[in-house]
Order: sequence, then structure tokens, then C-alpha cells
Amino acid sequence: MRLYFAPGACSLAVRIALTEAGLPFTAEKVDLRTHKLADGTDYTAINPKGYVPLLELPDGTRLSEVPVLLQYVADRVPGALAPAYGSVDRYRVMEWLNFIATEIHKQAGPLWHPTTPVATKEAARARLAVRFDHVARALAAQPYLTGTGFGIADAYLFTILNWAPMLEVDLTPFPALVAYRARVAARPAVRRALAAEGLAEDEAAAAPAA
Ligand SMILES: N[C@@H](CCC(=O)N[C@@H](CS)C(=O)NCC(=O)O)C(=O)O
Repeated sequence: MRLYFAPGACSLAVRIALTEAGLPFTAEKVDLRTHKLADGTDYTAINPKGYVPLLELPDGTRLSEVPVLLQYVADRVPGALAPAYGSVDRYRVMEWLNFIATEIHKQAGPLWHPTTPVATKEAARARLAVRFDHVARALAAQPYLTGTGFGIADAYLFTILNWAPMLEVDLTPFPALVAYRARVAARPAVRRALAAEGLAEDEAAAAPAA
């Protein structure tokens, strides 16, 4: 498999899942400012959407969208990172993936852009705080989103939480989230994934991630 990524962007979630699963893959860095690969190849010819992540399967099939790629990876190693497809527990994972994608990841979008008005940024931070409160309540009762075991929803949430310092989003009102971020960052596979993208454990994203 080949993962198209930008350091610290949401593609990190897929790298974490691949690394946790112990699956072999190569990684191709995309410059999100120019939408080119290191050799000058036009990335939009590979992924017309222009954004990362993209996962190229061994047969050349190309898949995109973080929640889909995470589930593809999880299903390569049944039971390790997500419950079986079709089970209620799996729908719970999908519920979290959708929540993270639409209510957290995309709510953070305006915070990446220097041209976003201050009032719009403050409104986005306030909306994020409401969503973080929901997540923090779940994590106050258990170490990971769906219970005692790390899963693909955690790979995604951790990746987005890692942007907090860069986006000037204050997590300190949510001690359960601060503890969770440290807990996930300490996992050996997560440390390897961060190191592979040149990120220290507490370093925020280096790439625009709208
Ligand atoms: N819906 C997409 C969103 C992906 C996305 O927002 N990617 C950002 C990085 S986190 C990106 O590549 N932005 C640059 C661009 O849109 O050109 C997914 O789930 O994969």
C-alpha cells in the first residue's frame, strides 16, 4: 500500500492505523501548497480532490476519505482496531468517525486560514469546545473512545487534538482530553508514526489542514 500524506495533517491518522496494525506501506509526501509530490508530479492527477490522505491499494485501486481509509486498514487485521463490520459495536465506531470528521475536524477548518476573521475563529473555537466537552465526558469514564482498547476512532481524534496548540485551541478546560492525548502519544506505534513525519509528540501539525 502507498499512503499519500502531508506531515501532521489528517493523513497522520491513517499512518497511525497502518503502524498500529503492523501493515507494510510506503509513504509519499504531498506539498499541500503546490499540490505536487517531491519529484514534481502533479498530485491532482493522482487525487483530483487535491487533498490528503489517499491510499493506493496493492492492486492500484485508490481510496480517499479518512473514515473510509481507517476502516479499510482496520478490516485488514480483523478485531485489532475495530469490531467486525455489521456489529452494533462497529456502528458505534462509525458514529465516532463521523462525529470527529464533521463536528471536530471540519469545524477546525477556518482556524487554519490567516484570512478568517477573528470573530469567525472565536465562534469556531466555541463550537469546538462544545464538541470537546462531549468527547471529554466519554473519555472521563474509559481510556479510549470505544472502551479499553485503542481503535481507529482514537487514531483520528488524536490527530486532530494534536493541532490544538497550533490553532490556539485551549484543551486545559478538558483534563480528560489532555490526559488522553498524552496516553495515545505514549503508544509505541504512535511514537513511530509521529517520528516518521518528523513530529515530536507534543508538536502540532506542520501542514495546512482545512
Ligand atoms: N474529507 C476529507 C478531508 C481531508 C482534508 O481535509 N485534508 C486536508 C489535510 S487534513 C488537506 O489535504 N487540505 C489541503 C487541500 O484541501 O488542498 C477526508 O476525510 O479525507
